[in-house]
Amino acid sequence: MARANRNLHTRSRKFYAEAVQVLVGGVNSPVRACKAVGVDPVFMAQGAGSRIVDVDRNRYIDFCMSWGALILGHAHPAVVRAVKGASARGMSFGAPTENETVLAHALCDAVPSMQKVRFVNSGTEATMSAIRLARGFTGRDKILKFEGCYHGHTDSLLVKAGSGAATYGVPDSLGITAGTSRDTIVCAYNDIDAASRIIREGRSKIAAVIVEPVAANMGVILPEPGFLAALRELTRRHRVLLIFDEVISGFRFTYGGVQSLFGIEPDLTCLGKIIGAGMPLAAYGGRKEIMDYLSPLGKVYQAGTLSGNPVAVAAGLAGLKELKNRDYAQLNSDTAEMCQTMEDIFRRSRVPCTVNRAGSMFTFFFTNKRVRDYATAKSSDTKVYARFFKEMLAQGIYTAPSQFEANFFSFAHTGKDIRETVMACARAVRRL
Ligand code: KE4
Repeated sequence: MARANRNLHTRSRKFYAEAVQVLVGGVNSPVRACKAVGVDPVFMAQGAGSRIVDVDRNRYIDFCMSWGALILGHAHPAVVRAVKGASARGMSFGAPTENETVLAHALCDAVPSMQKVRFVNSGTEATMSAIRLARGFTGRDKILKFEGCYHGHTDSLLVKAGSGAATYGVPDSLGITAGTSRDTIVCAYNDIDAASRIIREGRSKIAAVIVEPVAANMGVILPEPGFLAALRELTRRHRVLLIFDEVISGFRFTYGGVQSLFGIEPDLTCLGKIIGAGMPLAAYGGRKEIMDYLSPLGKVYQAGTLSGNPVAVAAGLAGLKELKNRDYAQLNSDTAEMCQTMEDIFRRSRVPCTVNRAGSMFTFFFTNKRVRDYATAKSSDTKVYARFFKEMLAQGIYTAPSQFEANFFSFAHTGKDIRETVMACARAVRRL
């Protein structure tokens, strides 16, 4: 692999200078601005498998993978074929198409807690709609979320949010009304005592608890044993809906929701990223008795011009078909092997670093602490994180440009990628 030249980002810089004139911050999503790691964004030109090439023809092994959407790798041939074929038959009809039913069945078969589904265009739409549905179904207003979890940029969930909101120090965004914030209760991830007290005391007012079953938006943080089961028990007992935001975890750990690995059935599930195979497609679903509250059957309104778009649905179907027979155990063990080797490098170099890994996603926290919630995630030295990011980038390894994000391995990453990444890590650590 041609190493990324430390200085050769000439065209990226030119494109960025032009972009900032007309796109706020030069980007269409804040975390892409790479401000947290102190570099100007690298403009990408193309990708294939585990590799991407920037506009200066620098090549990288990619671990951002479109923020987790590309578990099959960039430009998977079956997905590209499906998109080409579908788009040639018409981009959008604003009318139902058969494949929406086919994909809905595939999701419900893979995620049994979902008896019915509604397609939307982004994870934000999925969680926003699930919250509205929960409020309509229960007649209650409040929701409980966990600090550092990110569920998209809908008002009621941009309270102590993770991902880009945490990255740029706006976990509580401007523009959210006091009334909205009042209806959002927050407690620490993995703090079941606090969650239990809040749910018990507020049960008559709380519509739903929404949680990332495996957190990825404060960096990767695993649920502690019993946390999710206790949440399920508490919400069931107090007739509060439990929403699993599986926009990242859906089809990441296994073919289906990570919920099946925990043996937990939430009332509603939100999906995105992987189910669209890189196209704008997300979904939410759950038991019929809840989903049928949605218009046109019920009185909870939600709509979308391009919802269930035939081109995006074709990509999703092709992606799920490819995933159905893939060896997730191998994917997860390959990731574990790479992360373990890098942890050993950090330990030998005496750089304080905790690598949190869940399945095929992982985060480097530059701290000696066990990272179990947002408070401990923030104990990471983000300046060292930024230096590590830059050193890896200079060697052709593209990692998440923010401490409060995850890195993603994919079925396209190879043993050669692992070896090159580990060697780059050893060199980078020496330069920290
Ligand atoms: P989108 O609206 O960005 O498609 O999905 C929102 C969302 C919902 N739930 C979870 C668990 C998510 O991780 C996300 C979005 N993820 C971030 C990356 N961690 C999107 C990247 C970005 O904002 O550019």
